[in-house]
Amino acid sequence: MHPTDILIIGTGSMGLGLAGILASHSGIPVRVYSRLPADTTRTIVLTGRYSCSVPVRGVSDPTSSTSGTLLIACVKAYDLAPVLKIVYQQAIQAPALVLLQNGFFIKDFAQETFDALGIEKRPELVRMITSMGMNRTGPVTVEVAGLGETALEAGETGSWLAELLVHCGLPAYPAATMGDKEIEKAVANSVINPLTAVYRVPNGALLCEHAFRERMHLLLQEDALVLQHLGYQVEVTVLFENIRKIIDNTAGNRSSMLQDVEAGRPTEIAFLNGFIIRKAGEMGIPVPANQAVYEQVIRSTTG
Ligand code: KPL
Repeated sequence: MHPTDILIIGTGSMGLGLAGILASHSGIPVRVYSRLPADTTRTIVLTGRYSCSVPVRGVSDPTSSTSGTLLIACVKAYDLAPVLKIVYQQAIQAPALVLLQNGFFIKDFAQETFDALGIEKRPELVRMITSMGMNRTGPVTVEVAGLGETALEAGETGSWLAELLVHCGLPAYPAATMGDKEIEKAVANSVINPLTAVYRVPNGALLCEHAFRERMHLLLQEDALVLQHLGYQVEVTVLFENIRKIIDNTAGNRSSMLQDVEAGRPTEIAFLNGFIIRKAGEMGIPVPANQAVYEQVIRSTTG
């Protein structure tokens, strides 16, 4: 049975942007869930690659979802555990949850969170990886700055959502092997996001300056070495080609980590470079470039 409606969890740039695109183009009812009291309708304004204003209903009670509701978690990786706790400790009926976070092995992290919380009735988890560039430019205004590709874990739900996104004008496809996609994207985020946040530049600037390119290569080489030691067959040239493509598609975008740093919010650094540093430490591999950028980002978020 295909979903009859969509409940987006999270009202950051990605949550609002995706809600706006789906509500204006999919023909399926879309609501947005946030922890704030939100039983009101907000008019989301999209600019950039999309240009429209669309009313979207906010809900503050996830139990209003039915067995036909598809949940899409658009919260940041550091908010995923609290959201899973709030949502799944209530008797919600939605059978599937789409995970749209930046980071390495997010599905494992979600399962570990369910284990730790003792939650037994779990949804089908569907990984979604996107390189769309979304900039929040006002409380309910999102600039869709880049239409990078979106991969969805193939299966009934993932393939259905991929088709729906294509119908909405987004380059999306179901992918049989999400592992490689997730690793490639997490590596790209561990290079693009902290450097754009440290230098406070849009993604496109990273390819324009020699000093930036050099730091990108150092990070990339360390990431590849750690992942190879973990048993993943990654190649620096392939990973770099993916990064170049993402930067080209989102050149004008301010990365999500840059937006977090500028807004004084926490960042996803622990799920990206923090992951590489932890695994490198366990295996005795030095990763000075990751360590340096990690510390710079942490410093910029703690003042
Ligand atoms: O995923 C992104 C992010 O900012 O988190 C990219 C694709 C790099 C777009 O900025």
